[in-house]
Amino acid sequence: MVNAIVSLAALALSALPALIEAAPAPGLGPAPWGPSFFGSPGKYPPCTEDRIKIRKDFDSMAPAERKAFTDAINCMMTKPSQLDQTLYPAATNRYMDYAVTHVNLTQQVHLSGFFLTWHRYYGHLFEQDLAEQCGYTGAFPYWNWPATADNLRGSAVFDGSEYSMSGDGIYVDDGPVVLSPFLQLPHGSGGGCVNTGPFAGLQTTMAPISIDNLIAGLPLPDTAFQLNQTCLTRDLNTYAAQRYCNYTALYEALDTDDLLTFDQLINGVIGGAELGLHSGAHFIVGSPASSIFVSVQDPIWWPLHAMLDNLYTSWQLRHPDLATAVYGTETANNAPPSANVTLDTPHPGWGYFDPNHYTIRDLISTTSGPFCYKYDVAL
Ligand SMILES: [Cu+2]
Repeated sequence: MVNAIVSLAALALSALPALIEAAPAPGLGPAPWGPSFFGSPGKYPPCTEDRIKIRKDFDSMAPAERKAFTDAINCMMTKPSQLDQTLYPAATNRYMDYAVTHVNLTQQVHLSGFFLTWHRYYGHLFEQDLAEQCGYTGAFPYWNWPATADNLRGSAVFDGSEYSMSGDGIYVDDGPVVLSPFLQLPHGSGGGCVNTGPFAGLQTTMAPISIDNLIAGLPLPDTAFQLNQTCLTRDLNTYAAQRYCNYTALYEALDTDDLLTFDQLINGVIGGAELGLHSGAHFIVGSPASSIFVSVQDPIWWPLHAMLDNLYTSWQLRHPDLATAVYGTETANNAPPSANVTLDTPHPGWGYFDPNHYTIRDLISTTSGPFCYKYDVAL
């Protein structure tokens, strides 16, 4: 299928130059974790061993815990939207409020200096909300890309059972996935509606938005938040999994000793014919999960981004002298042009989910500031 769809890949291929030019901040020496380093000393209790939450590999969780997680997501979809329905008809419930909020901020929080920390806090907000709205206090799971790459449809994540994140879409042969003149992927094993597992029959509400908007820094189209209901689709793509999300790629990213290279290895390199690990993972799932604006509509988004955060966290742990490095500007593809971020740059917020404009410094460590979690296994 010619994915007019808004690809992370097209992005990866064509939108990075401004970011590449934005030099990473020099290392700040040994990570100065401690109350005085953070912007709001005393605002949060210290993250101690008895408080810390452990995020787990979805595959390693007991079936009942996996189901509790997906039950909570389905519960979130029964909670009313808090958004103005005249402005956001696509916000049909509280879950879709998250998806709408992500669309609203896409142009600031991708291909920008906010990418890693904004998404880290966004996942944290959703994790907290699952507890507050729906009583889920289990582990926040990550989807281990390389561990599942050789057997997507047999993995606990995608086997389609009631304990999975739902399976593949039904098979629809609509040709290769064309991302750009330089890059296409063979069609995956699905393409149609997801009809197995906890999200069978899920209705998405927002149509994909052209990637050109992001690259050029254009406003969202007027139709962005119109109600556009259709079934959730997936097209599981083993080619993308094995090629872009293998262990060699993972360790290359973990080993690199600068944040710019790390970003290129997760998001791709301009002019290249390769996806990075993060964009590759979105293309393992297919549309709408491969759409940079509206991907949150597929609940696999949360375990996918928990894995990205695990990768970032593990990189910080492996390179403590670089753990507070930042780079990038305040706008996607630096369009329109904007300043390089620093540790003290405030984020653009998270819509109504949190009106605070935390700085990058506030969100740079998973065991300080508002966070107190770690991953079961450091990558
Ligand atoms: Cu995003």
